[in-house]
Formats: sequence, structure tokens, C-alpha cells
Amino acid sequence: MPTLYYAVGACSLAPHIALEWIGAPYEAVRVKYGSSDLLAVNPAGAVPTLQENDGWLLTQCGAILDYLVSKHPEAGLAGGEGLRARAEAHRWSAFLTSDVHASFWPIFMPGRYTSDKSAAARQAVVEAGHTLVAKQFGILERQLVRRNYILGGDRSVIDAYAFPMIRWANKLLPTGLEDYPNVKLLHDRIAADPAVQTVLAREAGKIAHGMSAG
Ligand SMILES: N[C@@H](CCC(=O)N[C@@H](CS)C(=O)NCC(=O)O)C(=O)O
Repeated sequence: MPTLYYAVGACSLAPHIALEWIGAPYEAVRVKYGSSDLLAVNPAGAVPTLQENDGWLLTQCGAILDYLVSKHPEAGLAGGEGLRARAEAHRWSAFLTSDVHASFWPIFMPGRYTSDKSAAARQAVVEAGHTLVAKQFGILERQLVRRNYILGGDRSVIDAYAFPMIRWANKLLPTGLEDYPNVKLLHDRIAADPAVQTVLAREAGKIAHGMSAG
């Protein structure tokens, strides 16, 4: 049974959702960034971190999601089969990791992007982050025109991956998701999913922690 180390509000929500969609037993362990619990498992101190029973460790959200897709083909979370469908899945996974996730860093941690400690300098970095996020959400919005899910067809791990970032944008952009109606529809579709509600309730501490029977 795999163990997922996650932090509340983090991108680890994506594999948490994927594990719940898959429905096989897993353990979910809440950790804090930089905590000794997390550093003992993953010296990078980051989530998501997935550990299999034999101790094998996998980090990097996109790699974890791809691993879960391959480990559980019966769950149908790949977003399509065939050479080009797999390439599209990798394309969107890379987009989320490198372009979308990265564009939030100046908003989350402006101090990492300027040596100027003034509030005005930090605020300027945050605003630059808003512009970056808006650019990436424009791309996501265009992809979702006439599509219920990012890869088309049915839901996939790529939708799970986008979900925490869509929540961040909703909360952090000055006008939330107002300019991205199709992204908002995707958000609402995923948020309405009972498995996703279970995961959100668990991460919020509203239901029991620990093992899931699936
Ligand atoms: N490239 C990594 C990034 C992981 C990452 O930065 N996760 C954040 C949470 S969304 C984190 O653990 N941050 C802790 C830190 O930067 O100290 C991935 O995609 O898994």
C-alpha cells in the first residue's frame, strides 16, 4: 500500500485525488513543509512524496501521477491511449509543473525573488506573479473551450493536477477566475466529485485521517 505525504493547500492535493479516484488502499499522511517528519522521508522537504511499502520513494507531482496511471490502468485516468494521447498528457503535465506552478512562486514567496526587503518591492514581485499566472491561465482557458476536461474525453490525472492550481488562482488573482469561465467550469466539475469532496474534507481535518480503503 503506498503512502502519500501531503500538505494542506499544496499541489499534493493532485495525487491525493488520483489515489481516491483509483480506489485502491493507500495511506495519506499530513506533513508540514520543512518538518523533521517530511525531511526524514524526502530531504528536499517538498510534497507530494509517495512511498511504496518496500521503501521506494517517488517525488515530483507529474512523475507520481504518471506512475499511478501506469500502475492502475484499470482506473482509466490516462486521458487516452496511443502515442499522441500519451504525448499530450506529458505536454500538459509539463505545462502545469513548469509554467503554471512556477508562476505562483513569486506570489507565494516574493522574498525569494528580490533582495529588496521593502514591502513595495515584495508587492511588485507579487504583481509580476499575477501577470505570469494570468498568461498561463489564458492558455488553459483556450484548451478548455468545448472540452469538459483538459485532455478531452473523460477526467484524467491532468485535471487532478490542475485542480489545486485553479484553487490557488481563484483565491490569489485579484479577480479570481472571472476571466476564465471554462477553467471555472472545470473547477466546479471536479469540486462536485464525491471523491474530491472526501479528499478535501480529509485535508481540512473534517474526516478521519490515515488509511483509505478506497
Ligand atoms: N517540482 C515539484 C515541486 C514540489 C513543490 O514545490 N511543492 C510545494 C508545495 S505545492 C512544496 O512542498 N514546497 C515546500 C517548499 O518549497 O519549501 C513537484 O512538482 O512536485
